[in-house]
Amino acid sequence: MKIEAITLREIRMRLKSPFETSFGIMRDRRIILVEVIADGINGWGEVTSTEGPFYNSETTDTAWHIISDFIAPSLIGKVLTTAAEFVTVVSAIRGHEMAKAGVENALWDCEAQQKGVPLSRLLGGTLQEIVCGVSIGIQDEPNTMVKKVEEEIQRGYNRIKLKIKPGRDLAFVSAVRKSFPDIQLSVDANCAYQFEDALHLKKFDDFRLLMIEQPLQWDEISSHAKLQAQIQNPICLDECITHSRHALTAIQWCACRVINIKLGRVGGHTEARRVHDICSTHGIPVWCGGMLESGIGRAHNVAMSTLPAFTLPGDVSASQRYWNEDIIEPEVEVTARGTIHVPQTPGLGYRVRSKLVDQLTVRTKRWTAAMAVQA
Ligand code: OSB
Ligand code: MG
Repeated sequence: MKIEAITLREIRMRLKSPFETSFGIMRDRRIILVEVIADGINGWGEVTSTEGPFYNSETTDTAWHIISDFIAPSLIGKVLTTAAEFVTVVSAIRGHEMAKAGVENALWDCEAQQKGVPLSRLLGGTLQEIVCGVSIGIQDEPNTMVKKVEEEIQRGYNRIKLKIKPGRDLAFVSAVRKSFPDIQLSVDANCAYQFEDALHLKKFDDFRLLMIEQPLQWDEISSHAKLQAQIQNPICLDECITHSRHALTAIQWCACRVINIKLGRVGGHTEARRVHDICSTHGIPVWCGGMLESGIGRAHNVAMSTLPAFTLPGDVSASQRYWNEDIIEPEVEVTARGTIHVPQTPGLGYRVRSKLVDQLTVRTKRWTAAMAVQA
């Protein structure tokens, strides 16, 4: 695959409604799309960073900077045998996983199209239908949370995750559990608690949760191990796991019993597969996390979710949950039993609506192989 052109676009998209987590409220998304042309084939990737450095340390602007000044210049004009080789091109860059993932995933789309196979198959995926759950943002009142949960269950979603933070936690989860005694229910704190809150976090055991996601600090595996020893609900790590070595450490230290894999957080499909493989070897179930992606990131999530250790419902939901109009065709749709049919056409399996992308674009930067020769 000769990398002939790379185009970076920042698009603006407004969520249908604001999404609140313990680290803030998201509504107006600034999303970077990466389009790569390799051997005449266009592949697409999405950078899943948030606008501010509050989920992890990356932002839309840091990703733009890292791709523009470091990744694109070192990739343009190169010849790669496989998308996985990209990892060696950027191995000197520390961190910035989401910036790397946006570019690497576009290469995977190219490679899958070139080989004439669905991306899911190229990745080694086996499932043709994936099971979906939803993540519900923090609400003002337990009653409104119960109503939201009811709506999502009626749509067929198979697992409900509630965002929580101190002061918006026990009463909300308790109300939902009372109304729905049998659903698969989990909570996500996005790092809002500390180990000193262990007694408080133990109270969630009463609600028989599928998991409690990332209760403690984003860079703290060891205190999660201490907490896991004191509570019954399985801990699921999200923010803490930025590569497969951390996944192995967390498993060996018994810091979690479940891992959420996000393509952006771990730096792209290659590393995501490594995390998957380590979890699979150790009998740790995984599921695909979400970052309020546009259709392109969503399509990559669908492909990744077909790997065999993705045995729990992921945060991969319908385009219509978040967007009035998505940038892919067809949109990601969810069946009445809360599943997504995995596309069986080559590459991502969804067409990018380039006219709409153009309308949403606020800045563009392009590299061509000719520029690399000049340099
Ligand atoms: O921790 O899973 C998270 C959204 C933004 C940042 C972090 C998270 C989330 C979600 C949304 O939970 C999941 C989705 O995209 O549906
Ligand atoms: Mg999370």
